[in-house]
Amino acid sequence: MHLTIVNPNTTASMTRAIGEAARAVAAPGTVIEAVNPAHGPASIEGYYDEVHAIPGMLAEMRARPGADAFVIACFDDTGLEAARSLMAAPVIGIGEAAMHLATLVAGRFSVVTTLAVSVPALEHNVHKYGFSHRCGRVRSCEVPVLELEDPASGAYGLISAEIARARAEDRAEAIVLGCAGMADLAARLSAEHGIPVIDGVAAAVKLAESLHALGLKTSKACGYAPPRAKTYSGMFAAAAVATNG
Ligand code: 5HY
Repeated sequence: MHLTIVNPNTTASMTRAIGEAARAVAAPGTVIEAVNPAHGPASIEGYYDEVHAIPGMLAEMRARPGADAFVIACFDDTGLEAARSLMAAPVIGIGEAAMHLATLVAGRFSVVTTLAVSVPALEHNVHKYGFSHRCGRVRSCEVPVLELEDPASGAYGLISAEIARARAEDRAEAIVLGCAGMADLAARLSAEHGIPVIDGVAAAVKLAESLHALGLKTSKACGYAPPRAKTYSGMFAAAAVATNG
């Protein structure tokens, strides 16, 4: 299968790391393409960044009608519903994917994300996905997204300390890593804390492969129906769809 992973921010080094994490778990025969838009924020931390990342992300998907599935490699599942409306192929957000897998291996999980500003949007997603009764808390380790790849940031130690607090205070039985930039830390953190620590990039790749193997695609029955043809003006003129699907 051809699996396109879109990092909705514009940081190419992060996209490369996401591609490596995806290829590390992909099945033989799964071809991984990892891309990011040229337009938008360098990282997504909160609502304002999120909304400005969506047009570029959708344009990258739209340019790849032949992909068998798409993964949105940003933990707040940036523009997930819009992407599912636009594309016929399945679209999986790493946040939703990681939470689903966490509930298969633990009664209760906590999320550890980057900055406090990202927490409210993630809490909304926990609720939207129906995991409020399974998620102890969405926590932040106060490391900005783009500092995760800087060894001098102490990111590993700060994330590990937050996991210890989640275990002690939330009764967390598993941890979901709340940023695509943490993908390469999951195995080491899991070994250190002795509980499942779940990376959304890996989770989404395996779920995309499962949907493809089962021939499952996004339902177009109602909410994810294709956008209707209409005029889009100004800077978004190119986002208009030509014909009614
Ligand atoms: C992410 N931001 O996975 C989110 C994490 C966050 O640029 N990639 C980003 O802090 O919301």
